[in-house]
Amino acid sequence: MEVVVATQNKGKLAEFSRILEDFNFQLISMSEAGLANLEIEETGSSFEENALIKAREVARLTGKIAIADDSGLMVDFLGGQPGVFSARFAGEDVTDEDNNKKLLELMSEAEEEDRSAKFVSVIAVVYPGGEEFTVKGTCKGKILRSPQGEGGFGYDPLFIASGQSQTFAQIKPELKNKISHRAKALDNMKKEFRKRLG
Ligand code: ITT
Repeated sequence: MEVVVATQNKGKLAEFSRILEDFNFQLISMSEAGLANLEIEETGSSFEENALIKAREVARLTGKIAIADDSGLMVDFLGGQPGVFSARFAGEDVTDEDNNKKLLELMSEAEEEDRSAKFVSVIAVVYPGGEEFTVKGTCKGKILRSPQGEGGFGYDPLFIASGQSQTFAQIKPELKNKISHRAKALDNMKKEFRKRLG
């Protein structure tokens, strides 16, 4: 089954490909679908809404099943921020480093016990005929005081998942892809597909 992954984020795409390796999907990237420069405005106020906005648009434009991930980091000390604004926390067209710097600045006063956070991933699946569903995954952990590691993307150098001693940017991608919010959401997606296909 051909499925378009509705993301322009290379880090996410790499994780989708690895996590869905064993599933009978033929994944198509946005550039392979002829949508290399497509930017979809995320006007929703929840991960669910934004994931659906992206998947619906790509299903409409390609006539194929589209899957989109809307995800982010929710920090307790910041009342759940940056949440759906995770990609643009420090402003439009900023780098991951800019976002990480802003997060560390806002958390400079937070003591060890106040540094808890979770990653959230909502995956929307939209069929060209209009049928759709969403699934979710979360991963709890804490925010460090300085970045550690070179792997992954986004806030990975600042996030240590519960039960781990190294950040998502330090652990092997194979491990991140077993325990992450995205891994859990995609696992729930696989279950939903199996249920639907009988
Ligand atoms: P697309 O909309 O094209 O998929 P995006 O990066 O704009 O790409 P989102 O709007 O869902 O995607 O924003 C998600 C942001 O949350 C992402 O840019 C990172 O800053 C952060 N994020 C999500 N998952 C992450 C992960 O596994 N590791 C680190 N940061 C992550």
